[in-house]
Amino acid sequence: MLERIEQIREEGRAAISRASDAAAVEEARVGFLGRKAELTTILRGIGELPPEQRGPVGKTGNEVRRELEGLIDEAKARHERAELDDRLAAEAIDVTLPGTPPVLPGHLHPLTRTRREIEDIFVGLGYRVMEGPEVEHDYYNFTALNYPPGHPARMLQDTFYVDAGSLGPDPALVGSDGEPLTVPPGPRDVLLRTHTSPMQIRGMEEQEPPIFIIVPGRVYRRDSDATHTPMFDQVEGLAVGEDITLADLHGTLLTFARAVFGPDRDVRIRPHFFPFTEPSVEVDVSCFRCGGTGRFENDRCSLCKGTGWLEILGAGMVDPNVFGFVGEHGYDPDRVQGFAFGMGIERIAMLKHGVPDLRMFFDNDVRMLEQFR
Ligand code: 2U9
Repeated sequence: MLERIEQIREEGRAAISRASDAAAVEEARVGFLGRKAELTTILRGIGELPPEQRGPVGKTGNEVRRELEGLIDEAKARHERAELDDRLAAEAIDVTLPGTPPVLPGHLHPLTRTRREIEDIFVGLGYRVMEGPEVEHDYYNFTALNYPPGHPARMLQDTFYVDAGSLGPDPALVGSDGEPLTVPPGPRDVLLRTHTSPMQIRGMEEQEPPIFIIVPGRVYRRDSDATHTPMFDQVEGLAVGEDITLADLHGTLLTFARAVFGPDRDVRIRPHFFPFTEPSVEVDVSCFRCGGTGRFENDRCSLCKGTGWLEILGAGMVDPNVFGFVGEHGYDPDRVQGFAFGMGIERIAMLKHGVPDLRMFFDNDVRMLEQFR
């Protein structure tokens, strides 16, 4: 019997050291120390042994039981620790990694991209970018830009006027008739700017010639259909010095058109009228779809409607009357001259990307915006 108990000790030691995980150790525990295990049966039957065997069998049996219990506890703890280490390593989460967002991150609006592209071109030509107020005085928006009293653009039908009283009292406010505003101020003399030109007057007040600036920004007009919205975005430019000519305007706009619409583009200039430039011109770029031929895939080009030209902006030589309003800042109309131009950012973006309706820029439908990722 004692021999058998020693065999059980050896078998138990071997089984425990062979066990490769906690489950196998548990299996060994059940096999060697469980209710139905041989050693348990021997110890339970001690009372039936001859008296002289009871002591040695009980002593050795309990000793083997304690040894195997100790080995099992140790092996179990070792395997459980190793398994936990493995799990921790396998399931480790690096909380510093970026998450997986359900939608792609945002991107710039197509109008912002177009504005920045235009800015980059003119900054490359040496222009400075200036920005200014969207709520303006009549003086900067109309008077200093040579709009005569009664010009249709000044009418309530075309311009959003702001109640000057809501802006607080301003002793410097002068009505478009040149008279100081009475209290309470009339509603007609503070307005949402209809172009960014007022900022160019402010720019000339700030800086003597020569001056090269562009002014991007929002402008407001009482207008609404597929090609007009009450708010839109402009970039206007101004270049003034002692010997700046219409030829410089032509070269500048040719460089601009080629940068935006492709290196093979040409520009043409047609006479026009604006109150603030004299002479004034409208500027077309040769159509980038049909290469200026007016024919595309054996048909009339749909982009330029067969003309070969796309109207992109207005421009002209700054009217000497405009310099008259900034004469005290060094703009003597007999000494300096220069050109100005203005364009709608939406129109440039529509032409470039084939957007059919101006209002799509403001709907912010992601199906449209996603195409500008
Ligand atoms: C100063 C003097 C002259 C800016 C100019 C235009 C021609 C022009 C339109 C284009 C499409 C406005 O957005 S639009 O509707 N603009 O045609 N703008 S010259 O002339 C200036 C500006 C400032 C001091």
